[in-house]
Parts: sequence; structure tokens; C-alpha cells
Amino acid sequence: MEQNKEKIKEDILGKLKRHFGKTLEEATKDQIYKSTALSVRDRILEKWTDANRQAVLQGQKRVYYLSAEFLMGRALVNNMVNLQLMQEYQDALCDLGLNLADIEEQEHDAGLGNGGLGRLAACFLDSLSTLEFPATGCSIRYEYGLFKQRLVDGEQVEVNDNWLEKGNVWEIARPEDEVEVRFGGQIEENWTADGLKINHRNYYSVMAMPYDYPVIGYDTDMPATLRLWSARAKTGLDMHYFNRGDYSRAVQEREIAEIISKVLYPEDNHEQGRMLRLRQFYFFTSASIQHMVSKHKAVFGDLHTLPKYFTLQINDTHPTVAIPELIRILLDEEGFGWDEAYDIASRMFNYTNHTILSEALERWNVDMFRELLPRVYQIIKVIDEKFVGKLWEIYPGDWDRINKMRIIADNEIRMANLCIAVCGKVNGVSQLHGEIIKSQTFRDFYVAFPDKFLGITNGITHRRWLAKANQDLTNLLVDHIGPGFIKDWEQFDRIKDLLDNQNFLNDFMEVKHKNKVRLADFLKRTQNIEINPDTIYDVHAKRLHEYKRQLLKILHVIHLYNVLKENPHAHVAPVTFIFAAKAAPGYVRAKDIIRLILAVGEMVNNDPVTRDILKVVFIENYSVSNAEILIPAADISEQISTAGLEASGTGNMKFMMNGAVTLGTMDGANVEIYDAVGPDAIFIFGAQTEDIAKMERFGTYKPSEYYEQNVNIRNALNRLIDGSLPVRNDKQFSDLYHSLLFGDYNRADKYYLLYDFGSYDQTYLNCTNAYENKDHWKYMAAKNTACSGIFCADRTIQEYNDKIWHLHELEPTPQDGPNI
Ligand code: 26W
Repeated sequence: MEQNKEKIKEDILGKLKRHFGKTLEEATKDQIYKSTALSVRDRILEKWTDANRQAVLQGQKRVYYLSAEFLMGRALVNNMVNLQLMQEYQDALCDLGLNLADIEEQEHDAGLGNGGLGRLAACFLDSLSTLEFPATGCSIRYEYGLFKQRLVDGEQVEVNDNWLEKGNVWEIARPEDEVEVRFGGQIEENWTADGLKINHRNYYSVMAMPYDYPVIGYDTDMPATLRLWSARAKTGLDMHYFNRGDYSRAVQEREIAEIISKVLYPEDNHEQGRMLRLRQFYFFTSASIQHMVSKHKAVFGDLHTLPKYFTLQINDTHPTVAIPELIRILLDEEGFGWDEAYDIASRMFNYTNHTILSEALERWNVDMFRELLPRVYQIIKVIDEKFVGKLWEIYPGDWDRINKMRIIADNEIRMANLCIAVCGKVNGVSQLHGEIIKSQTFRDFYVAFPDKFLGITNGITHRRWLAKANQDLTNLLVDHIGPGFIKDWEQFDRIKDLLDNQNFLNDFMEVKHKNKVRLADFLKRTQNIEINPDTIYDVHAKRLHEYKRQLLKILHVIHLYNVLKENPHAHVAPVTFIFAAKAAPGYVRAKDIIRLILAVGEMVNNDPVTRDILKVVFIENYSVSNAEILIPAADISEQISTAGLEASGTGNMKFMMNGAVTLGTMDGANVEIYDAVGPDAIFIFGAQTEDIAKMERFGTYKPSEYYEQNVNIRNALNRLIDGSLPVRNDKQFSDLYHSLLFGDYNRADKYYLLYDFGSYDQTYLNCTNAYENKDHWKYMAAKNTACSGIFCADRTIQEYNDKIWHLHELEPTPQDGPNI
């Protein structure tokens, strides 16, 4: 250890000198961060080259995880934890008069994702590496990640996220692997003696340049690779135009190309069918597939064996164009016949669905698609025709059904249908969601192809969300059950034996209190907000979406305010309500809900009757990094989506693992949290999926009846329009009021807030009352951690592997052994 420490000091000082020409005294904070990071990176790179070489040599199968988003967050401290060098680095930095926490703050979050889907992809890379499965994540090197959220004048303001401004020490450019991606143009078909030849004319090219980012799991020699593609023009500056003085024309082509990897679209669960987004998807999937094909060809000389060496996971439908792209390359460039090419694709691709919201299902306009990707369109058309033929055999004469299931219809291409038609496996992300896609969303497909469908419950990496984010709790657990659980999730179960150990439970709550103080300090420092660690921290943190029902939560806060206003001596538990959520910039109602939360905060926090009992705070710019501070501090985890609509949720798992008690609906993975933790350590309320389905089917739900019959609902809702709330820039809350009682197109309260309000109120009271029984609460909190093992991403990845990928099973044979 001592030796390690000295070596680390030497490395950091050496990096400062050789990379920046600085001594420690002269260096800026940024240079110190970078030198520290570079020294960590060296330790990863040594393993990286070896591991990749070994994997190819041994003919191991590799998974390509294709995803438009990877919400990685910061890497520095996470990598130290995973390399098991945390203490050594801390000591080395301390010797140098430095503090790791300050250095960590210099790193910009890699915010290349919106929410759950992107963070899941990041957690998966950690587990893939830890379990030593060869894996490459493929995505886009967005120059700007998800916008930064500022709260100005009572509302959300978006600021761009220039995360690469100061460079990125983790990435390594690979100009040797650059490929060309072609858009637009026309397709000419020529019959020759060798069959049909495709000639693509008048296309425009964009170069795809890969940047690799090593992802090191825990105690492993097999880092995963995150490969991010960056777009640039094929020709630098067009000198033809430049020399004639037409400067703007000269830079035009370049700008068109580079805009592709400029910015991450900030919409979550809402698709708008924009051409630039399609360009982004084709860009990174085409580049990834081209790379895979050419590498395989170089090593094995034969592409028939592709499915033996690669499996491709499509993370929601965004990367679906990868499927026709592979078929295109095999047909047009490699001379395969249709059946062979199609067969290879269908053995390689699998699809994960992450949402059943109809507004999130991707459909592309045929005219737009054909203009941008004429050849890929032709291929999808053939897939569609053949698929219709197959469906005709399964559902003879049932044109209505076939029309619903086919890929191209109503001048649109339905990407989910394309995935289901071709992919080997289609999975949902929790057991409930898996059942819903089989019985509702994709029912006709399930009846036709029952073996394709399965549910694999999401997971989170407990290295980041426990070992890194909650070091005190980790140390406590290590003291009692040893460090084995960090690599072996099944050892979480050992915590169960401690649930009657009062010393352990008291220490557990002491750690919780420390984390609550840490959050209070963070809020004071970053937003100048004071919160009291001796109150209950009741946290609702996730993307802002109507179905996630932040509005239900804040209406209930208004109700508690009303209770105290009516009787200042009423028994109301002291609670700090903590919200954290970004709204898509164009999602007006979501932004209204943020405005409402901030306005309610102003009312409640400043009223002398309530300010010592209730406090409403909104954490600015919810991100991976501030989630790491927020989640370990929570007492109550709000998971209150309308039943049937949250595919899984992963925040719910992070809170649980850190000892927060869930207050939630029977939705997504909450159902499995309930099963794991048992009814005595969770608070469940509200309509269930079938109740909602019934009301939807029969159109029986009348929210105005709840308004009329429940005085608490009425009084809370009336606050939105009676002038009680502070109003800025003349913006009212009547739209929200209206949406609940009258709605758009006669659909009032689409997410059943008023239906669930009464049940939520009762359950909230049970929950806060339970908190007052300290002995019982500490048992519940610790039980949540103890039962959270199955939500480790290692379990999830093992399941993907057993049921879908089948990595590690290949024995190299002499005929197709690698040639490197
Ligand atoms: C712009 C279109 C669009 C459509 C869907 C953008 C992003 C999406 C994602 C699929 C939305 C998403 O992140 N879904 C979440 O995926 C998580 C990981 O599986 C689940 O835990 C969440 O329940 C689900 O909402």
C-alpha cells in the first residue's frame, strides 16, 4: 500500500511535468485533476490492450451494445474504486497537500443521456467489464450533452452543456478506424453477369471518427470499451469555393456534416421524428456495423461466422437502422444473397423495449426516410414484404391485424415492428413490463412469436451507487459481512442476518444522518438553501414527465399546507420535500409543473405557520453527480407513477439500496421491490395496472367527481387558481388545473392523479407515522439495503447473457480461428 502510494505520487507529479510543464505549486486545479486522471488511465490502459487482444485470440464472442445514450457521469473516483486504489490515491493526494473531493469537482459529468435508458447503458458497461464479458458500447460523441438546468425567476432555463470545453482525458481518438457514412442520393440497379449491382450516386459523405473510452469494472482485467463516433466533413475546407472567394459555401458542407454529432436531443419518452435525429442514428450505427464487419473480415476472412463472434443489443428502437444497414453491407458490398444476409442479421440482433408510451414509439415518415437513406429504405421495404408474407401464413385473411403489425404502413416506418420482425429476442425491463408488452403493446406479435419475448428486470451498478456514492455505508457493510458483496451480489443477503443487531442498525442510521448532513451542506454551498437534517427527507427525483406524477406529489404538499393553515397545531410530521427533475425544453406542461413546485416552495417555506414543519426544495440540474449525493441522503423514495406506465425505473433501486423506504405504486420494478423487501418495509398505494386498464377500456373515470366529493382534493386544486400562489411574469397555473378537471380532447387527468390522491394521502401518513417509530424505521431502512442485491446490474447482465447473448461459450475451432 505504502509502495503504491509513493508510485502514485510520483506518477501524478510526472504527469504534471510532462503533460503541462508544471510543478505542483504552479499547476491549476484543472491540471492537477488531469494529471491524477491520466495516472489512473494508465492503470486501465495496460489492461485494456491486453484484454482486447486476448479476447480476439481466444475467439471470444463480443456484445455490441448500441445505444443513442450513455449517461456516464464522472469517471475519476469511480475508476479508483473499481481499481481498488481509492485509499492509496486519497493518501497520496493528502501527502501532496491535495484533497480528492476538490479534484473530483474539476471533472465535468459525461451527460450523454437523458435519463433511465442512458444511465442503464452506463451501469451495464460496468457490469460487463466486472463479469469479464467482452463488450463495446457504441454511441455518439455529442459535443454538447444534456442541457444544464438553471432555475431563474421561478422557472427552468436551459444552458448548453459544453462538456468537452477543457478536453477529455479519458478518451482516445482512433483516426485509424475512421469510416465513411453516406446519406441521400439515388440508387441505380444494374443487372450484370454477377447478378444485381447497386450503384449509389450523388450521395454526400460524412466521416465518422471514433473516440474510445475505457470502462473499468471492479477487480477485473477486462475493461469494456465505450466507442463514441464524432462526425466531420470528408474534405476539410472546399478549396474550390474558397479560392473563388465563396467562403460561406466553402464551410457549408463542413457544417452540415459536423452538426450530426453536435447535440443530444433533450426529449425523453417523446419522439418527434426529426430528420437530424435519424441522421444521428444512422451515423453511429452505420459506423459501428462497418467497423464490426471490417474487423471481423480482417481477422477471419469470412463473414458467415459473424453471429458466432458478435451479438448486437438494440437499446430501445433508436439504433434500429443498424439492422437494414448490416443487411445492406452483406448484400451490396459483400455479395451475399438475401436469405443469407437476412438470416445473419436475425441471428445477431436483439431488442430491448423501454417504454410503452405511444408518444415515445418511433415512426419515421416514409418520404423523409427515403430521401435520407434511399438504399436502407429499399431494404426495409423488402423486409416488410417478406414479413407480411409470413404473417399471412400465421393470420390468413386477417388484413386488419397484418396491417397493424407490418413495418411500413400509413406512410410511416414503425421501428418497433421492424425490431420485432427481425430480432431473435425482444425484452421488457421488469417482470410487469415484460407481461404488458406481451399482453397489450405487442400482443399480436407475442401470439405469433411467443418464444421471442421475455422480461429481464433492470439493475444498477452497486459499485457506483453504493461503493462510490455511499462510502460510509459501504465501510459499515464491509465491517460486518466482508468486501465480497462488491463483486458478488448474492452476498447482499448476508446483511439480512444483521437486521436484529441493534448496534448495526444504529450505525446504519448514523451513516444515514451523516449523508443527510452532506446533502444539506451541498445545498447550502451550491444553491444557498438551508435544510434541516433532523427532518424526514422525502425525495422525488427523476425526469419530469406527467406519468411520473410530480404533480400528484406537489398537490399533496399543498394539501399538507392546507391542513396546517386550518389548524396550526395539527399533527404533521416535519418533512423536507426534495424534488429534482429536468423537463424537456419543449414540454410546456412539464415546465409548468416545475414552476408550480417552485411557487409552492415559496409559499410553504415563507409562511410562518408552516416553514418550521414543511420545506420544499428543488435541486437544480439533476445529474449523475448530484444524484450520488442526493440518493444516499433519502429517507423516503417517491416512486409514484401511474400503474402500468413506468417500464421499470432504476432510481427506485438506487434509493432502496441506500436505505430509503419506497412510497410507491405497483408499477415497473416497484412490484419486485415489494416482493424482495416484503410488505413490512414498503408503502404501496393506488390503482393497479388492471384497474387503470379497466377505466381506460370503459372510459369510466370522471376526475371531476373526485374533485366534488373530496374536499382535500378540491382545496388543494383550488390553490392553483385562487391567487394563493406567487405568480411571476403573469404566468398562472390554470392550465394545470384545467388539465386535471377538463383536459385536452376530453381526456381529463390522463394519469389518474385525483383517483390515487386519497390513497396516496393515507399511505403517506402511514409512512411518516412509521418514521416516528425510530426502532421500526431503522429496521425498515436497513432491510431495504439487505434485500437490494437482486437489483445489481451484475444479475441483470448475467441474465442477458444466459437468455440472449451466450457469450463465453465459444470454443475456438481450427477452421475459423483468428488470424492476427
Ligand atoms: C425522444 C424519444 C425517446 C423515446 C424513448 C427518448 C428516450 C426514450 C427512452 C426509451 C425513455 C427511457 O429512458 N425509458 C426508461 O428506461 C429505463 C431503463 O429501462 C426504465 O427504467 C424507465 O422506466 C423508462 O422510462
